[in-house]
Amino acid sequence: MHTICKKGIISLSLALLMIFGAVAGAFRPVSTTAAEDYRKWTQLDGRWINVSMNGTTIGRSGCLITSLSIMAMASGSLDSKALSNLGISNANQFNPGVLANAYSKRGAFSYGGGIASWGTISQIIPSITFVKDAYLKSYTRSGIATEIKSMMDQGMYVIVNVNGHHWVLIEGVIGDKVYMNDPATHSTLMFDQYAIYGGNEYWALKGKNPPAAFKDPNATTTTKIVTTTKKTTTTTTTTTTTTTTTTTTTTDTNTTTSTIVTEPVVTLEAPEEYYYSSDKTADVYTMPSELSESVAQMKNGYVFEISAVSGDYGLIQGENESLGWVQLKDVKKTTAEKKYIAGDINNDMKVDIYDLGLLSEYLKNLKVLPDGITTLSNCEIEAADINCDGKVNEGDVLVYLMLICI
Ligand SMILES: [Ca+2]
Ligand SMILES: [Ca+2]
Repeated sequence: MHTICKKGIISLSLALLMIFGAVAGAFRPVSTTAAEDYRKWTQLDGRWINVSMNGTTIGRSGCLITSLSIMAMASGSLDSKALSNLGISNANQFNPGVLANAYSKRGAFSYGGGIASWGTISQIIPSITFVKDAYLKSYTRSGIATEIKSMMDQGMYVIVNVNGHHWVLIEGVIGDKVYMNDPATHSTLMFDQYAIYGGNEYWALKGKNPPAAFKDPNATTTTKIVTTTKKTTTTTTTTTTTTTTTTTTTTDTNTTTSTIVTEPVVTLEAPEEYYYSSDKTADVYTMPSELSESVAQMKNGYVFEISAVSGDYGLIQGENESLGWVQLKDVKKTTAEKKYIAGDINNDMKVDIYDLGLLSEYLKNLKVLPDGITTLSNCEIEAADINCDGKVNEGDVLVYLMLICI
């Protein structure tokens, strides 16, 4: 962003969403009792947050290994052979740290914590069969819910990639609602927590037992709940698992406290364009939390579209999938008050070498910046199309050169 496109304040709607997020984000510690519910395991649990995974840790990159661990428990797949492979004597000793160590022992993590081979899980836990790594065919919520339910009805466990980087285990489907065990949060409704547009990658696996029949958790009580689809109302009584999650854990040797607070994801009606206004670089995270992994660096002037908001983070939308979350405090909305003249990218009423410089920088950055980040706003890109052929490319550079260098 280099122009007199007005760099105003964040739109009122976004500000209101941020305020709502702050109100909804009450702090709630999660107790760690002896009667542990494996479905609530998160990668940020202090008992295994620092377990290494070839250059990274479970806390940073262990969402898939945590999802697999919950699936192993849910499917009752830890037989004596599996326990022996895992180096433990009973299933109560199992957790994501144990599974990650078994992968590490086999050299089964690529550098950065990627799972190098789909078949490794069967080598460690023989009752688990890897069925497929595929992409959802659906692009609507009801279609996605139906597709996942169909696989679960066929005895498969489904682990879905929700935003290009983060994986969650699906626990059940009721109508259009997809319930998940999320390794990053204690939120349960996938569409409420993540901006899902369809076509997502997923893993399907079978275990010793098929997924248990799933009952609507809200059908058994009238005192639970929670978040409505409206952006303004939260009725909180007992459980706030779909609105706010805080994990506080300790280890024996030295006290480690890790806290992640997640808030509802509110999808905007249409993506809105913003630019990054600070001179300090900022990280783009896989989740709306600085405890999560950084996937890109945000620099002054970078332009992007935000498609959803969670607390004080906005989700950067790429052409095909979302890139990640950026803090909104140094983010401003782009607005154009005047119509741009073709070729006048910086809107100073002249078409000159400065506009050509902006075009060159844009084309150069197009090749190196991640999908979702660019250096020109939509109105600037429109102006850069000086030969009006609907594309911005070297053809426009040639026209600039002819105009300027004569
Ligand atoms: Ca100009
Ligand atoms: Ca053009």
